[in-house]
Amino acid sequence: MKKSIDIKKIRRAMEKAQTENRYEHTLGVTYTASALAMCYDYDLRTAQIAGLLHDCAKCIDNTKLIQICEKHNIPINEVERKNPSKLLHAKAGSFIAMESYGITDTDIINAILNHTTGRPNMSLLEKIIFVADYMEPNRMDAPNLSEIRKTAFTDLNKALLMILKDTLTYLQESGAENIDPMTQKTYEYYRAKADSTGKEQNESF
Ligand code: DGI
Ligand code: FE
Ligand code: FE
Repeated sequence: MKKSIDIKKIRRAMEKAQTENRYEHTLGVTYTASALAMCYDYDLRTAQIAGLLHDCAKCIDNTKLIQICEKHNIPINEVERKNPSKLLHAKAGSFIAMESYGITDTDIINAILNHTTGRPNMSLLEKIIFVADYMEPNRMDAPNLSEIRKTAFTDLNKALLMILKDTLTYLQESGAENIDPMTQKTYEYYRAKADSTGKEQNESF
């Protein structure tokens, strides 16, 4: 029999593993992911589990994050090595979700793995977690938040593109050498997709 995941147990584990503010963010992402899952007909339990676990490695220090990745043969690129807390918590987190929380659903594992940089051709759950992470109610300092929050419920790909654009602008201002190639690739993929969808619509007239 498939062992079912106990959501309350994971929530309590995150409360212990995270600082108070990070746990508040985790709950915000979980509720926002649930709302997006309702809007786009995605399984609510799966969205909640991914939301709860997406930052399960965020409160682990830089040295330990690198150690975890090296010990388990998780490749680390140059930018990740310089920004472990920003970037490696996603990779280490997907591993911890499997090892410590018994997650076997590859959609959840990928949603945790790709929640910071995104990736081209994301699944619906990956998009839900990526967008929920950026717009949950405790986030207050990003530009265009109210427009992104509204757009997320009408056009998820558009919200994704807005987030990637603002994130890249912010990263360019704080030093382009810290941009992970995957963040750039994800932006280009969704930019091209938006351009080609626009063309198709024009061609039908
Ligand atoms: O872990 P959270 O703070 O909840 O959110 P997150 O995992 O999306 O991480 C957000 C931070 O990561 C935010 O400050 C932007 C940053 N980030 C996103 N893409 C890149 C990046 N940081 C670097 N250095 N390089 C990237 O490509
Ligand atoms: Fe994160
Ligand atoms: Fe987060």
